[in-house]
Amino acid sequence: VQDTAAAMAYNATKAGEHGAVTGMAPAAGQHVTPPSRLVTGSTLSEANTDQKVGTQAPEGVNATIAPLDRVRVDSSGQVLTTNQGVRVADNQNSLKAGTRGPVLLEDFILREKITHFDHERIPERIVHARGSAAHGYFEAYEDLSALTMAAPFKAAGKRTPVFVRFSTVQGERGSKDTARDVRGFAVKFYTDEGNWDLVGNNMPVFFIQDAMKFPDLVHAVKPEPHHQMPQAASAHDTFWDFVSLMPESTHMLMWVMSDRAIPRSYATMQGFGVHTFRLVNAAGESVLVKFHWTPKAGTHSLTWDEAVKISGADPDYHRRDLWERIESGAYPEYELGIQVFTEDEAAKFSFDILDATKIVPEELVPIRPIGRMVLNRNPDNFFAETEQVAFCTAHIIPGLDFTNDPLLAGRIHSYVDTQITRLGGPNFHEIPINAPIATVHNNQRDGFHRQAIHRGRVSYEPNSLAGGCPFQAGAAGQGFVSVAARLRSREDSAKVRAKPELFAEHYNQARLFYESQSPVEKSHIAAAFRFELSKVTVPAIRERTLAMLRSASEELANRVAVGLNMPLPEPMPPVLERAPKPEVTVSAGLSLFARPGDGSIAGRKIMLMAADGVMGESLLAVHAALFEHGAVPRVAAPRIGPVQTADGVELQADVSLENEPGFLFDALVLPDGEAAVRDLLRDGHAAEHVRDQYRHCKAILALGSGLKLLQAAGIPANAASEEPDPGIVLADDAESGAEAFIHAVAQHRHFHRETDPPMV
Ligand code: HDD
Repeated sequence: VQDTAAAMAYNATKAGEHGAVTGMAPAAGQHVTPPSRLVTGSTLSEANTDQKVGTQAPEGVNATIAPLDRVRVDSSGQVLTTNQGVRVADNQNSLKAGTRGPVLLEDFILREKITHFDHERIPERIVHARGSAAHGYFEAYEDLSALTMAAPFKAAGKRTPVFVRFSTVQGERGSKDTARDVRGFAVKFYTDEGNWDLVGNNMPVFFIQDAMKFPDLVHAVKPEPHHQMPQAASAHDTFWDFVSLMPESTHMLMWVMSDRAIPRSYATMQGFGVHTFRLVNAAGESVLVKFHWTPKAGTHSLTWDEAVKISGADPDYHRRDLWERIESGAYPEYELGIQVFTEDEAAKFSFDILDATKIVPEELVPIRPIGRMVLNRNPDNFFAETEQVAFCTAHIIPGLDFTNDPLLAGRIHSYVDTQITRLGGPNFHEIPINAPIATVHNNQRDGFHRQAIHRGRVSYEPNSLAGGCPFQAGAAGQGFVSVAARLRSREDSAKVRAKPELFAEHYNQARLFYESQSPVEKSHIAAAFRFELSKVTVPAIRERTLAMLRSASEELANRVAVGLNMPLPEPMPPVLERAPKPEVTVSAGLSLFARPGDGSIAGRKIMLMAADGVMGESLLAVHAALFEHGAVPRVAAPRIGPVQTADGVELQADVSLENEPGFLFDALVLPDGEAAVRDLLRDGHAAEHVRDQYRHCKAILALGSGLKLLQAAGIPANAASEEPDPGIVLADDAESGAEAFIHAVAQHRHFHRETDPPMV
């Protein structure tokens, strides 16, 4: 019996898994061969699914591979053990006094397993709890030593490993990805001179100017404390109550109500360092700097209707997209740009560069590209890496420094502090994902979970017993030295609880943002305000928000008021009697459409609809063309598995019309084949998918008789329409159809067909 059980076991490396009883073993044919051990230098794909997930980037591009290898565990071909390394004979049954008797206290194997399980969870992040991350590298375009001695910018072509975590802010760890929210964009550079964390967002401004207000902001936006609703949403009373009493949030509200709050993918959103930082060169000279990440794939967003639907069908939409892009080799890539200016220049701006609710318009200071970041490796383990990574604004390196931004000051404290609770003590820097690749030597000792084994009896400095080691680097030895220069103050420096005068101007840049948007984006902003405020139950809050909006834009306030069926209130009185005149009133770069990207369709998910009786050859030709352009084509039929084609071509449906709704795809191909079209016309899912694709302004290709599916869904097809829709491609010939379709997909969206409310 033993022998047969071993032979039938589900996993041959765990002989005891199904017990010694033959009947419990899975039937023949359902066995899984244990995966082979870690395969290096390759990525997981459909062709090599037996390889270890959590792949390695090509050699030489990710220096964190080797340090993390030290702690990687691969159990392929290994025997199950306790945490003490004792082999476990039976992992199914607890130790009992007879089969029906009580479980014995001495069962240390059971107790160790349950005890560990009981403590598997750690507190989630107070904000940015929901996130996804990836490894990669930063590559400098040029030697920036004239400006900064920061390690990543020391030579053209120099590569620095990075770990990047993207996140939403409001929702809990298990909440949906496509909430309307700010996205975190946190980059950890493992430089050879220590770790630098650039902890930014996908929006360049913030709600508040002073860290003193951060707990209030977060309490207001989080689910309301009495009933813990709503999850992953800002459309509720307490958020709008707070922001409508904080006019400094007007500018940020414009960004959060814009499509930037519903990105299509982490690979298609910008990132910003938000605050003004300093760059410092070896001579100790410093300039002011703002950091910008721009996605190579262009900035693209979802529509609100689409985001709402996706959150039901795939709450992991962005996490999956990031994972799949990297596994398929369509690596997300971003260019790092800097705006550099001097204190004298800053002193002349109409706004204060210490105010995190203000941008520096590109027209004032252009963005200079200085390098690129490529994300090319998924983590091996979500908890060990993505959950335990600790970003801290206090982590900077020689060549960089802070400014006196009062929001930044609070952050410098908060991030280190929060990890002490979240990660259980002051030694979180030793957790492998947080450990720098630069060596660590100091006299800090002990504390919970200490990993390092310090040798010798000296843990103080100065000392003579250890020859003075570890010794101070000093400024000449590349030690970190804070810039001695003070930011020129426009006021006196008495100790006060107050803010600079220009911090009181709240509307110039809110207006600048709105006025810089395209008509479509403006409509989306108005619709977002309408949606959010229509969820607010207290009319006075709605009214106050409208007053605030009116101070920024009469047009926007009016549109929102009409949408809410409310009269337009008086604008909020300005704090400054005479607001400073802004340098620019329109800044083209603030529109999402200003950065269309490289025009590639790599990483786009495209549904090829099919059913029995379909013309397989034309569908496969389009499939091949899309695949060649780096897109992710998926054949979707009423059921998964083989599809009987009319022309005898072999075709498999990867997904069903039920399990992957159409709105999860960037574009749609409708097939040729009378019988298939007849079948699809009888399937309500198909019509829904066609309508959603049209409503969300995506590209549609109808091959031959597939046109009937468009017509049945009530979609104005080109032939009948006076103004042809470039997002709808009708083709009898797959080859020319595919070409026009790829062009249409690359446009991302065809917003000219959008109406409010939607007609289709
Ligand atoms: Fe923060 C997390 C970004 C203001 C306090 N923040 C956190 C993360 C990002 C940001 C991306 C997630 C990092 C990760 O992936 O682990 N935060 C920002 C930006 C801000 C900002 C761009 C304004 C410019 N934050 C801010 C203030 C405070 C904090 C003013 C407190 C005074 N933030 C935190 C925190 C978090 C955090 C409580 C929660 C979890 C963590 O730090 O590690 O310390």
